[in-house]
Amino acid sequence: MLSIAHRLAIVAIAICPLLASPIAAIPVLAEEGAPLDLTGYTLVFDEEFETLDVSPWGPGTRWIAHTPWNGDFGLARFADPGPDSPFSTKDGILHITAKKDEHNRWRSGLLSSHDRAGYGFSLKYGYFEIRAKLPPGEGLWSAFWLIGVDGSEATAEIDIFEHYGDVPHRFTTNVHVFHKTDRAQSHTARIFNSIPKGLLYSQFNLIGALIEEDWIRIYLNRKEIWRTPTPPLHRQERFILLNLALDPHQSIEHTPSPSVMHVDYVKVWARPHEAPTTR
Ligand SMILES: [Ca+2]
Repeated sequence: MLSIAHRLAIVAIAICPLLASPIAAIPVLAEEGAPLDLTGYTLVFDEEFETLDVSPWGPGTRWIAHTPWNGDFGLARFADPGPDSPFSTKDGILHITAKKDEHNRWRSGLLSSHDRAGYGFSLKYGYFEIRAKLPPGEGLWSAFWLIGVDGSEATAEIDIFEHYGDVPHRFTTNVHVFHKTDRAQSHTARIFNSIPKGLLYSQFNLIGALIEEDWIRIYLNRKEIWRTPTPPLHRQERFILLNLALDPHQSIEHTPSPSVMHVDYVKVWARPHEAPTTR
């Protein structure tokens, strides 16, 4: 019987020819569940969600409730904190609630650690991790992802996980470069991570990315499941986004309302001698 790591690697290689985007590199078989080692790393972003410090657009709050480039997405409106807030905290757990109103209009929530003026948290190299329990249901699209601060040449995006509710037995990891002027320089490395059906819904899981100059490594519950070479345009500071969205490529006819994404924490550890930018 194949180990999880072997099965994941086979899936990764098998899907490469099917992708529309060019693949940056052949994904590499992770060592057999190599455990995460944060020796020498420093916890530099510690969000336990005892409370939530968020405003619609900042500045002055830890999070804002939209993408800083005003590029909200999906079939649910990302709502502001306030009377109809999609965010609440209880016992140190953030709840992001997607629900539809009496007019069948959906709203949900997104958090970004950076605002439009460039204020907020970002870090170049380190380990970015979420502890979360996801809602099940066709139509849902939950995600934890990172965006490079310098978007002048290209958008450098790492989707640590995207989970599509119509495929409950996997989550997707992408390392994208979306080049602004030269499409030939745009590329994607991607893996469909097979997981036991229900794992993401029945318990809190740790999903993280260790990012260095040479490799981007993905961890599930602190075991490495995949790695891919770090594209040159990803050698820069990056900020954090997390959201519960509704996917325009799935049916939302039967999407449960409300659906709640539970997040225990978002934490970031800087590698030795690496300092974050927080302003
Ligand atoms: Ca917590």
